[in-house]
Amino acid sequence: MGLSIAQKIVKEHMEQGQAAVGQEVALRIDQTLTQDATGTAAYLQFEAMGVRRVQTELSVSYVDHNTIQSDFRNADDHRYLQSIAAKYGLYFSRPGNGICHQVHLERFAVPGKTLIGSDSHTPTAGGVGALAMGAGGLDVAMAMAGECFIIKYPKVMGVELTGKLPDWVSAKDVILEVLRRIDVKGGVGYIIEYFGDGVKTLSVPDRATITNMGTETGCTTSIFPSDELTREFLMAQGRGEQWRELLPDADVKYDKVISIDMTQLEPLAACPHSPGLVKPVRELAGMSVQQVGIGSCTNSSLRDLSVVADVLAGKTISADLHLVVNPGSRQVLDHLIDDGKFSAIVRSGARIMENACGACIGMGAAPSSGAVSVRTYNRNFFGRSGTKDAQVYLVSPETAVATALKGKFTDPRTLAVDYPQFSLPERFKINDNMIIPPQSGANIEILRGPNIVALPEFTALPASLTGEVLLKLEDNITTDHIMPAGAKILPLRSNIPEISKYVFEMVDDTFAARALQVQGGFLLAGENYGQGSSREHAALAPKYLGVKAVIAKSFARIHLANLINFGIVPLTFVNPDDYDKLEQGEEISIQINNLKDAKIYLQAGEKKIELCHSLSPLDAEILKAGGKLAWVKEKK
Ligand code: MIC
Ligand code: SF4
Repeated sequence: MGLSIAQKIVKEHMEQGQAAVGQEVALRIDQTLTQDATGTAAYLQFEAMGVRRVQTELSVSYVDHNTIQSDFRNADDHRYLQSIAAKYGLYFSRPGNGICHQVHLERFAVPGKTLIGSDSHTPTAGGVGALAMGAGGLDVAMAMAGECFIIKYPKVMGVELTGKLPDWVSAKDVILEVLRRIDVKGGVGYIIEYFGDGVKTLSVPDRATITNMGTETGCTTSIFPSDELTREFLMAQGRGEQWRELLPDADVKYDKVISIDMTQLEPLAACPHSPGLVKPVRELAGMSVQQVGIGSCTNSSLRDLSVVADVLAGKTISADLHLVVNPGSRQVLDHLIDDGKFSAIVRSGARIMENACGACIGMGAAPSSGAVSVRTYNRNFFGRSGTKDAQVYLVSPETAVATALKGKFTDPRTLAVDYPQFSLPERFKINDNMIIPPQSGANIEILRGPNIVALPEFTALPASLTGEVLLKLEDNITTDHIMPAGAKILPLRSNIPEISKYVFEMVDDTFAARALQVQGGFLLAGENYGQGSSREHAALAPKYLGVKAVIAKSFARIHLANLINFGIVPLTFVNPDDYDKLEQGEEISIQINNLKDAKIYLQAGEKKIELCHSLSPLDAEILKAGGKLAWVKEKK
């Protein structure tokens, strides 16, 4: 049987395992990326491994999340990351150079290479045909130390694209349509691969918008073919020699296929508080809006911002709202400035923010109370904007700019202007002066500030876990619920004791104190627990508070791996209705002495509930050791 693109890349990189759905495979990793918010913990773990230099073909450390620097803490983290990069042989993308995924796509992503990044939107690089996956920082650190990355051999979902997008409808609407069809867990266990005639109508940045937000389906990654357009894009980035063609075999058989006729698509919006709650913009039209945000790793490419600039040219945004704009990279900004488009954005009244994540992760520009905020970003999880009662909608740049002009939710097709035409430059403005190449390393001192605190060490798990149900949670709990981000909490990413005080703050602000007081316990959750980001702090900080196991109906992929990495046992109900039999505050006990058995029993008073898990023998070993770092040390 023929192979898909992803299967070909897996085959080329498989060091161990069997290419059969659900089996563990160990992949050789060519490239890694980190960003500052997950990077400090990743490098603290890398340091603990005692390796002299990164073992990958290329590793890049980006600074793009924590750029507010309201005190010394962010700046100390940046300094630490820069010194680590110099010592261990990484590229360092300085603050101000742009959002990791946008910059990686422009300057480093290569078709057919494997990339893991300590950020869930790493699949952006799938836009050029790289097999790019989000992972916890510890797994990225292991890859930098030369270890393989282990995944379950995924199923492949083929998304067939036919036709051509109409005017005012763009790549964001394609991924919103995918989300409308399969929702936030429809991609779990799959790699999503795009094929069909429509592919050649989408430029690389368009494709990257789609693979970026594919993350919101819960998939392992998303990927596009590497074709003539990919070659042109890489040549325009001065990297033509890195191109290779990557197409699926003619007789490929996908595990599932969905077809999208792009000609029929219309502007779409994901409604509060889930990227999967998708509606046509025309049904929302007329709703008053208080904020518009344009940017993030999903929609801040040169195409996106050029279209926005052309629509804004000579006009002023509505007096009823604020427009904030974050260009994706310094390269994008450079073009906008030289093409005269930047002035169109500035003169329209937009507030120009840094080339960074910014409002997407609640770093500034929080909406006002109860505000409707219309954003080109990829996540609208509850509270993520920094304002609990804000209503965040996710849309294309076209819908965002139309809304910014009108002051109300606006279907861009109703604007009385011609759709701006855009083609990618034949040669991008290449200037890597904000990327520091790897240094010789030997005599470089690692610079730490007082907020960079050594990671806690965890001990081996006992045979029996006992304690109370600390919190009973519903379906689709995100990592933003578990370990919120934003301007107040992100600066604590290098300080686990401090950051752990905010675990579940948005759900129950007594959680951290209660957990510590009773020396830990259990979490009970519904489907898709831990969807969203790769932040390992959502496992590390609960572990620090004494969380022993999470019993859920199902888990999101990266979070599941993070729980195992930090010694929290992830268990599922054999009968999901048993979830209803347990209450918060109940005392329970679970025997886990033989985690290698699939069946496990939970005892709560008279009640005996059957649980199971999807742990491999290796996962079981790691958990028993108390987490991956403890396991690595045991192995030495
Ligand atoms: C996000 O979009 O949630 C983040 C912030 O980029 C996270 C990483 C983090 O929490 O640092 C992600 O997507 O993995
Ligand atoms: Fe940054 Fe937002 Fe992208 Fe996360 S989703 S990497 S916070 S821009």
